[in-house]
Amino acid sequence: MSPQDPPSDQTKPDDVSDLPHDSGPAGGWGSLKGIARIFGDQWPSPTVTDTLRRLNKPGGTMCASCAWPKPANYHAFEFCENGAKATIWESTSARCTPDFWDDHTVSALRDWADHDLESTGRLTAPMRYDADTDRYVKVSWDEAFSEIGTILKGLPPEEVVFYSSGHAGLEAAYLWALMARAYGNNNLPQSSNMCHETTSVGLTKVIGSPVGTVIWEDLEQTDCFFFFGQNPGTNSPRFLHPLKAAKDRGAKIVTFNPVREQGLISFVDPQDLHAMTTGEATVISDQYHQLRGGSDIAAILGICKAVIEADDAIGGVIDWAFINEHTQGFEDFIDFARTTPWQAICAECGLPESDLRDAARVYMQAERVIGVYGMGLTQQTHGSWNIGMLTNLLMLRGNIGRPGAGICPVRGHSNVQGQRTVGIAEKTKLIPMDKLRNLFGFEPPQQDGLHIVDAAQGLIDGTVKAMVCLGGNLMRALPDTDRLEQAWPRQRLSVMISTKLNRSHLYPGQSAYILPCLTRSEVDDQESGNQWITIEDSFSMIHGSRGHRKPASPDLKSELAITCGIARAITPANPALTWEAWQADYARVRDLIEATYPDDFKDMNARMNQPGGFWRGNPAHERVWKTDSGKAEFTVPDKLNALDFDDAPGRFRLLTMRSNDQFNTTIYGYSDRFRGIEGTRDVLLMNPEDMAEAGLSHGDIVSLVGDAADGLPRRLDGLSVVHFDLPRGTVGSYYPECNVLIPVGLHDQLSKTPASKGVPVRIQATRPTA
Ligand SMILES: Nc1nc2c(c(=O)[nH]1)N[C@H]1C(S)=C(S)[C@@H](COP(=O)(O)OP(=O)(O)OC[C@H]3O[C@@H](n4cnc5c(=O)[nH]c(N)nc54)[C@H](O)[C@@H]3O)O[C@H]1N2
Ligand SMILES: Nc1nc2c(c(=O)[nH]1)N[C@H]1C(S)=C(S)[C@@H](COP(=O)(O)OP(=O)(O)OC[C@H]3O[C@@H](n4cnc5c(=O)[nH]c(N)nc54)[C@H](O)[C@@H]3O)O[C@H]1N2
Ligand SMILES: [Mo]
Repeated sequence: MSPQDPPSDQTKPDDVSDLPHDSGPAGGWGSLKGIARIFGDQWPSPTVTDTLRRLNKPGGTMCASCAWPKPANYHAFEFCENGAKATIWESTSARCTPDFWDDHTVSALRDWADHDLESTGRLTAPMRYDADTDRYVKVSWDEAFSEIGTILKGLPPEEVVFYSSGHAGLEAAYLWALMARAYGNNNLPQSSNMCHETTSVGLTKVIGSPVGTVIWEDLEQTDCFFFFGQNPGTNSPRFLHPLKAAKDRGAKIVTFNPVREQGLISFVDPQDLHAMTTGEATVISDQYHQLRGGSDIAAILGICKAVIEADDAIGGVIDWAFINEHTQGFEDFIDFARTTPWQAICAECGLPESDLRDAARVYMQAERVIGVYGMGLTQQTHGSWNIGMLTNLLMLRGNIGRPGAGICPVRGHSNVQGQRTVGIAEKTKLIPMDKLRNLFGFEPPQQDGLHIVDAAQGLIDGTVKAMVCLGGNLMRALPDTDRLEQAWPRQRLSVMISTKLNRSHLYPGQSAYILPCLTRSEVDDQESGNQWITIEDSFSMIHGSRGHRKPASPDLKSELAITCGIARAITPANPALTWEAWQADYARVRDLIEATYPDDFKDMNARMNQPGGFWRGNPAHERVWKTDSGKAEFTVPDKLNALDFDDAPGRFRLLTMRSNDQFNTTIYGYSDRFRGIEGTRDVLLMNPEDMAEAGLSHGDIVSLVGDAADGLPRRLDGLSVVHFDLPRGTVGSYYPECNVLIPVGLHDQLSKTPASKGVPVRIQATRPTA
């Protein structure tokens, strides 16, 4: 192998010859094998088992993977397959040291796969890009901070963006936002801009809450879950435990998803010796409705219509007391439901009327219903209407703001919700500016900042000159990859605070820095000792977290320390901005958080290690609606799907998927065992009748071509066609590879969340397999 070669052959995946779909349950021995494989690949430090033992328990480390809540009554092992993978991945014994660059240029590394880049191991020292040699070279922290400071102070603040991926704790996030405002902008986009921004904006519009209303006790009391476009088996596997408990006590689960996701079909609890020995699986969904991609508005409307018809016929079905006291806009909605014909509803969602009536029956029989949703609803051009429709359904029977009922968006990154709570927001109306003024004695900027989609457009237009990124991998996570790859290096400065090498490092700005940080499971030693940080989970519970492992390199800094280092270099001298003192003791930052948000964070330092976390509260949970009208609002959408395009011959609805072997742009491996796809990610999942109609056979190699209204060329080559159980007209392929097909302007109309689950594409046959 020459030094320029990627380290593995996994960039050249096996041809897909036959892909038997693994019909085994989620969890079970498969999940243990999945963990063991990553363990074998990464040779993690032996202390990783100790980290895993403490994961998600008071006094331990909160998992850096998803944001699923951590129950007060935890299991012996309170982690899942994918949490274990994430922990092992960051505890790897591999290191990407400054010597790595002796053998590799930045341009050559662009041929490497995402998996291979991160497999080089943990970054160990701060690095600066050297254009003459096309390599990164080691730089001291002091030099890095001072050079970054000089460049940023020379730029107009409105041309600089401070992005945050949802990893860093509340303390670092609070200071990150404070730094941007003291520097002079509100350009604080976050990963949620690509994710649950639809919730932050759309749910706030209808019930006045940017976050879900459900808490752990509700899961224990509910008698029915409705799942729309969320995949717990892969993305929040610890959710399967309360789902199993709900099934054991007789609760019902109804799922709407174009893809039959194994975690929503059956589950074997790996912690249950009896189930593991006998292989006895719990059936999860009582009904599984494979609707067409993007058609949830129609499906939910059908259920609502059946409920309304039942109320018309027998009465007592709709909760009129709730509707009259708490809501507005019901007249228009009931009119819309009555006048939309069944035929139009069924044609759009591809489900028969009887399926929607079956779902309505379960809904009406249940006393307490929880509506769960994820990216299937949020990442659509009319994602906010999707959320409005799900809220409509729940409100029909008063299923918001009472025990065992509510709406449950399942969040992504472990602290993505919390970072927003403590000030990472581009919208000024979300920030208590008066508090900042009083606490720190400066005038915070009044102008709204850039959303990540605006920042991407600004990079393309040349109006954004510097991206400073607290985690993440925007070059892969954002839409329109090709355009971004052209635009990103034109910046004056790019700064990435990272743990591992990723593609965003390979498109350096004119000046570029990689600043390596500690991970959450590592000791964070500051003047006052090993520091606690805090995070907020999907149920708005706040948890303390502390690392116990030796850092991957003595040259790493914490995210908070790096934030303070940059802040000192770019913010005006101000006796109230005591960056050194905050870095010395994070408890002081928690005091600031409490002072800024007293209602949410009362006694934060004292309460943060409470088992199960402490609850920040949520007015909508108590039926207090912080909406414009002061009521919960019904939504009447303009159309029956959430897409911005119509059906046309040869046009498909592409949904971009996560495999069971990735965390966003971090690709652990090439095994998506629940979907039976092994050894490759370059696949196009397709309905067999669609394949026949297009003259395609299983294993043919095709290209996907973008078919968006802007008419710009977009294509992705080299995909193997896989016959798959999908509704007709809907195709699936993996994120982030597919981002090249998504226009930066294709996003939810209210929140600008990219419509990654509703992309118009055409298929071009390249060559049949031999
Ligand atoms: N292991 C692992 N865990 C993760 C992540 C990861 O990448 N890997 N990512 C984290 C992050 S940041 C996030 S935001 C969450 C994401 O977690 P999820 O919200 O579960 O996101 P996805 O898997 O992208 O999509 C969810 C489901 O939507 C379905 N879907 C697609 N289109 C439609 C549609 O039109 N209608 C309906 N009803 N369903 C549809 C898909 O088939 C899929 O099952 O997970 C977090 N947890
Ligand atoms: N087509 C399509 N596009 C999507 C999506 C989709 O479903 N389809 N999903 C969207 C969603 S939901 C999201 S949230 C975004 C994700 O977008 P991002 O949050 O920007 O991306 P990640 O892949 O989570 O970031 C991975 C990088 O984070 C760094 N990292 C890992 N751990 C840490 C840490 O502890 N600290 C720091 N500072 N850095 C760390 C590593 O260097 C790693 O390479 O992508 C979005 N893009
Ligand atoms: Mo996300």
